[in-house]
Amino acid sequence: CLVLWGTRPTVEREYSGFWQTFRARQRGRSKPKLIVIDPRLTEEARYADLWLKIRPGTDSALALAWIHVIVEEELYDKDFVETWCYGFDELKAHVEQYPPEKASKITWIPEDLIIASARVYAAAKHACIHAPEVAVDQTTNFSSCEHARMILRALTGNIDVKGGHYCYPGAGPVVDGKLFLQDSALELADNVPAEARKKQLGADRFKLMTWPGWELLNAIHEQWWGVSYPMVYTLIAPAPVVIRAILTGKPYPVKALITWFSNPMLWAPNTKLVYKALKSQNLALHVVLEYFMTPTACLADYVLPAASWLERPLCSTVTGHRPFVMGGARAIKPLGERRVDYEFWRGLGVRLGQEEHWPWKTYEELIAHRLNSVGLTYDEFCKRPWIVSEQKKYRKYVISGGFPTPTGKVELYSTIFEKLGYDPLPRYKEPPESHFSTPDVAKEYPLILITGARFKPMYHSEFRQVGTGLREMHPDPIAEINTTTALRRGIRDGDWIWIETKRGRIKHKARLSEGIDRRVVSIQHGWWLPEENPEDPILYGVFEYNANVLTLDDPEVCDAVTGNWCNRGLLCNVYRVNKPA
Ligand SMILES: Nc1nc2c(c(=O)[nH]1)N[C@H]1C(S)=C(S)[C@@H](COP(=O)(O)OP(=O)(O)OC[C@H]3O[C@@H](n4cnc5c(=O)[nH]c(N)nc54)[C@H](O)[C@@H]3O)O[C@H]1N2
Ligand SMILES: Nc1nc2c(c(=O)[nH]1)N[C@H]1C(S)=C(S)[C@@H](COP(=O)(O)OP(=O)(O)OC[C@H]3O[C@@H](n4cnc5c(=O)[nH]c(N)nc54)[C@H](O)[C@@H]3O)O[C@H]1N2
Ligand SMILES: [Mo]
Repeated sequence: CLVLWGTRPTVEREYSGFWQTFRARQRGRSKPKLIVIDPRLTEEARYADLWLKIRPGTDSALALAWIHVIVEEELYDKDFVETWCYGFDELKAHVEQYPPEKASKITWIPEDLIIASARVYAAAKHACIHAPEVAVDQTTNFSSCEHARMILRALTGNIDVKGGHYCYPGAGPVVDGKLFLQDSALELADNVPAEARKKQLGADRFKLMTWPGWELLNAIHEQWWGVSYPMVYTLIAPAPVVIRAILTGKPYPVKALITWFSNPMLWAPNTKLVYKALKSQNLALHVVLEYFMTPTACLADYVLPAASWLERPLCSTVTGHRPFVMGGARAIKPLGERRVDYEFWRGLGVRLGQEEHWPWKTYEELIAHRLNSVGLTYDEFCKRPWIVSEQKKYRKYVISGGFPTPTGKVELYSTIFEKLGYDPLPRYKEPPESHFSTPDVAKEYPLILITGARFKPMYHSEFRQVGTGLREMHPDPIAEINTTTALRRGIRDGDWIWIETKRGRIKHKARLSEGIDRRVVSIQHGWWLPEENPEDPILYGVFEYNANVLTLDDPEVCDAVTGNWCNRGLLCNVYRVNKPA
């Protein structure tokens, strides 16, 4: 059984072999079932055995109801739960509050379908919930939802087994028996002094993806794998907190900002506030490293042109959780004044007195140093640039006698959450803006908005300036809206419409669809028009088309554990840009 939980592998991972593989399996002996959980009738949903048309932002209620069914009907893997899981009794008592009947009212999914889908998932010999991170993580229910899905995987014994949830060894890639020096080893996390850690914005409040959480995870990780826990993906000062710190000077003034590989005027929530912060006198220095001029770069004090992926070598272990090293040589030397990003960071480090930590003058030298750890030379690596270090091994926990957690078990009841002062079990919270939580807002804004469903050929805010082959395939931002909802408002297919929330309004072109609920509107993110006027405050139309003008980022309503804000499940209304004749 494959569950696609708010994700589209054919769009999101450019996984063109998805259908081929899946259909071949369905013709074979295993005949996997496909369950799709998505408010939109996507290509995947059309093909699914079961499509759960969920109300945006309510996924944790569904996950908790699945747990309820699986526990109550005793569909769980008793051996695995007994031997390898922690906190089953607490979970069992806890999920009594989440019967499918209640979840049905919250999620709009019929009760029978909740029960049937839970049974299909639990009954499968191999079952996989594929849910990369995003659809559901951009709501206030993020941490609960992730936690509940991990519980589902554990209850059904689908952890570290074939066709389930594979656990990559955390030590990183091993090449010819030697440990490759992974990205996290270069981060020197241990060198960050305690007083600097204390200053991380948001760390007092959103503790998992900041230093307090990192320290707990790192202690286990080091003990278990002998290397530190990667910071890159786990140490994030939440944007809403950083933006407010710039504006208010609290808890301390933020005077400088380096924007690297990022276009916050497009990606960050609540664009109007981001704009104020980037323009604020409090921010004495803003440096942007970029390929192109973007709305963010237009607001910078300095824009440093970055060498592109064709102009620099690459060597990465990515998250450090996968057993591969990827990379290769550059195709050409940087053109014009462009510089490899590494040179910027090294230059800055050296000027700040960190020279001893940057012995490699060029990026090639650094790569050669890393390759040296496994006895490879740079030339050898460039000939064989994708090093996959090991075959998959399943049920590693049997050999090692447990899991890298404080209890050595899969923590249904999370002692890490508990230690950080959070709920150790997942819960459902009503989205902060909804017909139930803010009925007054719903009167004026009766529709539910989701932003940012991925589409080809764009990658976030990128490629809008690349005409041939890209922009010409997808010239305008598209809003998907139910046919009836649209026609009632005099909106026809192809009309420009305003999408408005309490925070502002932007324009998209309407695409009428029967595949989306009458109460839901889906818009794209990342839209600005490089052909428009770059001058402030037009900034390539960033306030006219960009979904994040509409999103909600009040720290009070962000996910309590991670600080994630709301890009999904907001209240909106839509109307034609030109009034109907
Ligand atoms: N082409 C392309 N590919 C990309 C990217 C890109 O910009 N363009 N970005 C990359 C990045 S950084 C990421 S993080 C990934 C993200 O990739 P995904 O995690 O797949 O995220 P989305 O495409 O935003 O959303 C997938 C589906 O979730 C549905 N959805 C929206 N709201 C909800 C909800 O509340 N509940 C549920 N269950 N479903 C909902 C949408 O209708 C959509 O069909 O994609 C990566 N791949
Ligand atoms: N409303 C809404 N907002 C969202 C999302 C959503 O679904 N809805 N998704 C969120 C998600 S999951 C993500 S990951 C973010 C992504 O948001 P961003 O991280 O801002 O992603 P990009 O738009 O791809 O911007 C990357 C920028 O870096 C530049 N760049 C590319 N390569 C290099 C390089 O090698 N060096 C340097 N110096 N620059 C480079 C590109 O030109 C581009 O301008 O957006 C988030 N924002
Ligand atoms: Mo992302």
